[in-house]
Amino acid sequence: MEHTLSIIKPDAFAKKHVGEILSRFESNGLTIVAAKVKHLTKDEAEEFYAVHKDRAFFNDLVSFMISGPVMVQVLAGEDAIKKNREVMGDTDPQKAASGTIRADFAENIDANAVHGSDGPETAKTEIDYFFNPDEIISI
Ligand code: IDP
Ligand code: MG
Repeated sequence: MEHTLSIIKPDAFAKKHVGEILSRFESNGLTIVAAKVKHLTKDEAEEFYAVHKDRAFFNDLVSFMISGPVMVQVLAGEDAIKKNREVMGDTDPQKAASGTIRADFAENIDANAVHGSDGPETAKTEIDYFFNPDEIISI
């Protein structure tokens, strides 16, 4: 059983795709073991995406992530990190395989509907960033 952090980004939240996106996780064998709706502050978005701080798109990414509420959730399942990345699709929705969340709900690489941890270490750091252990159910 593995855990991963997922965020439904401001574009998908504003377009009321939360229910459909959560349904994609569930129908692909992932279980939502923690969740909260949150409007990130600039400091929070900058800290969360600190790994990208030297990239040209960093300021646009932070501005986008604080442009409206998001839903943050912990997903659990076998191979949850990789499975979630598959269900999400490529970072660029134009390249995302059909049937993936980004192909179906994202408009462009800036507003691409979802975030998902990319490995075991980032998953742990990102989950700890948003949730206390007692907010995550055991399954
Ligand atoms: P990921 O979300 O698929 O893991 P990352 O490379 O970790 O992709 O990038 C984090 C986020 O930064 C992306 O989801 C996207 O919103 C944004 N991003 C990445 N590359 C670009 C780019 O070339 N232009 C604009 N935004 C980008
Ligand atoms: Mg990433």
